[in-house]
Amino acid sequence: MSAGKYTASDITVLKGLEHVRKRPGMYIGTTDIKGLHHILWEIIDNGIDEAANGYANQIDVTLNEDGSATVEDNGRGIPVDMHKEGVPAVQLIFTTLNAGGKFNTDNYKFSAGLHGVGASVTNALSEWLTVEIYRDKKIYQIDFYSPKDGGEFRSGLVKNPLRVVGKTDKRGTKVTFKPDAEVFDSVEFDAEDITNKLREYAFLNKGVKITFTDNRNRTEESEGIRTEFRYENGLIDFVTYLNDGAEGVNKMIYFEGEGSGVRVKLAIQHNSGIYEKLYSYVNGVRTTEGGTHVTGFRTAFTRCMNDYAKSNNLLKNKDCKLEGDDFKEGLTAVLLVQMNEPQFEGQTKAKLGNQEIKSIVDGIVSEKLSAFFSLSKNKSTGDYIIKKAIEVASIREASKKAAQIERQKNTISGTALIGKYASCTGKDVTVNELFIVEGDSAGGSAKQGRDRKTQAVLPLRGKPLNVLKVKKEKIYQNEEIRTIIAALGTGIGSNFKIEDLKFNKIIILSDADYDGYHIRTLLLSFFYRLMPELIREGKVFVGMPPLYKVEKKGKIAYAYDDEELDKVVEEMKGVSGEMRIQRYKGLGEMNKDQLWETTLNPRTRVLTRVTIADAMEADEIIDTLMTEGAEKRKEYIFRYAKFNRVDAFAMKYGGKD
Ligand code: TSJ
Repeated sequence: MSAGKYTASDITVLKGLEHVRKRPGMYIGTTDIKGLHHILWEIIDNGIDEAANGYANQIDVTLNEDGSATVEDNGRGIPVDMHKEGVPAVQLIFTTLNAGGKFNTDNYKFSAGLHGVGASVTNALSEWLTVEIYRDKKIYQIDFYSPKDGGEFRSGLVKNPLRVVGKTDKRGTKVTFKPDAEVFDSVEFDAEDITNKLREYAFLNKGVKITFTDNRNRTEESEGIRTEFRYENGLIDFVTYLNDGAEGVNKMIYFEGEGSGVRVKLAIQHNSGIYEKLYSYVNGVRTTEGGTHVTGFRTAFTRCMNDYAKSNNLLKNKDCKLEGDDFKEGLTAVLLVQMNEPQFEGQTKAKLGNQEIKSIVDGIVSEKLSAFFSLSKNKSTGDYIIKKAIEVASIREASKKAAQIERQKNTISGTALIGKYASCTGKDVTVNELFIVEGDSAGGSAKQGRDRKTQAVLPLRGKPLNVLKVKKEKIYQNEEIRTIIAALGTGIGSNFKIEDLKFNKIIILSDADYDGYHIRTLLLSFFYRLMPELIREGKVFVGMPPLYKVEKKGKIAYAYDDEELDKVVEEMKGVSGEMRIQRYKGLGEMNKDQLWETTLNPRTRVLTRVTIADAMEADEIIDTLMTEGAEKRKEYIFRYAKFNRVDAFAMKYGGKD
């Protein structure tokens, strides 16, 4: 066989399709929507392969009205020659497991080969499947089906053998199949999922036009929905897309390199945000768990940037070293590695395991990066990255110091930590709670009234720092913020570790007035900016102290808003005696028992869990408040806050405030 030339004899017959029907999970994982999409990607990947090898530049995916899907490329067309057993190669591709030149590394140098079980699995799990091949001015066709007779599994059989059905000037391969409703939980493809993945494929295969047409709801009046992806700049366009809307976007770094049979493509661009977006791929397979190629990249990047910083005198402290994690914040990058015989590991097989790849990728990235940064025109790009990393490093250092202080204080007294923080005695983090309380007096009552074993109290003096207003490294110098971070135990930013959280719930207790609302909003903005995971994991709550106490003949009830007050008053009408209504102006007015009863006791209190949407809104409000004048500020806060107006109470119940 001549190198790279594919012949029918390359295909080895391995196993029948009956087993695929019987145990679909073994081949496609699940029979839910993921499995359904899996059999579509098996087909699409073949077209992508043809394009990746430079033989096709267009792939069209169509969802048809009858529930079938069509994939067509404009490549060479699957070979129609005979295999040595007298069966056409194309027939074997669709009827035998793992048949296909794809597994022969001579033909497919860098096969996408991702879903990897082959087109035959799609055939086995379809009601019918038809292949059209446009080659040598002819249209060839072969049809398969899975007849159901009795309880027998008969799948992917040839219905009509390969034959010429017409003439054409086109070149390419077109496969149409109808997923079998008896196999899948649902045979409804998800257009959004497919769109997203096709976009990703278009980014990874620059210049290839990928179209998606959803004809399922096509009527006589309205066309199907058509989407087209084609990116002339590949990974650069990908990173630009990922950074869309990000602030403070740095210059794009892009390079390709090859060595030891491995090809590397890398696009990097930092932004001023705190998140890392690193998408890594091996032969077109997304490696969500990273692996040796990602480690190689990080090692090289960290070393190159440290070298750069040193030779440009950007580090104040000569011995200071920037760590890998310091470069993560605001990093957006796509890393693509092409290699032979990748080994995927881990639970989801989404981690590259080949050990040799680490140093190969490291070598290629190092060489290209140092070349990039040795050019004077790229100096501002490097400076940007270093400046940002130094910022992160200083927070990391400060965080370390604070943790040290906390440990020291802990060992000295065992009780008092920083300032007025009162820790709880129990060590069970799954039940412990932290109350962040507005004001020293409420803080005092809370400390006395709490359950010492499980409830810690952190009183706040005055307003917490507005984290939107100050530079990141300044945030950490703020005593109040440091105390919160130290109490939580998690660290912040890229050092944040939710596993280190010392509490199951963080409960904000503030008064139901202007200042209380402002304090709560500032705290939420702080959590949103620096520890969003805390909110996403549902750990942050807002406590709801009651607004009213209603008392009659020793009977006491609390009301949390005006509506409830009306209800409570109504209920108390049956009790004789004089009714007394007290309106709490703040948490500080309650004694320790009342505070326990109404706000601390898990059996009787009312808590609201803070959602990421709440926190985002808080952050927006703080942002708005900063840019508006004082009058406007008050107005804005009142519009959003749902506090009780003193007047409403006074008018109704004649109370004096
Ligand atoms: F269209 C499609 F995406 F649905 C699809 C395309 C589905 C499947 C199962 C395969 C293909 C496909 C296969 N497109 N192009 C090819 N190319 C070959 O199989 C091919 C063609 C020529 C030669 C050669 O050496 O001449 C070798 C191969 C592997």
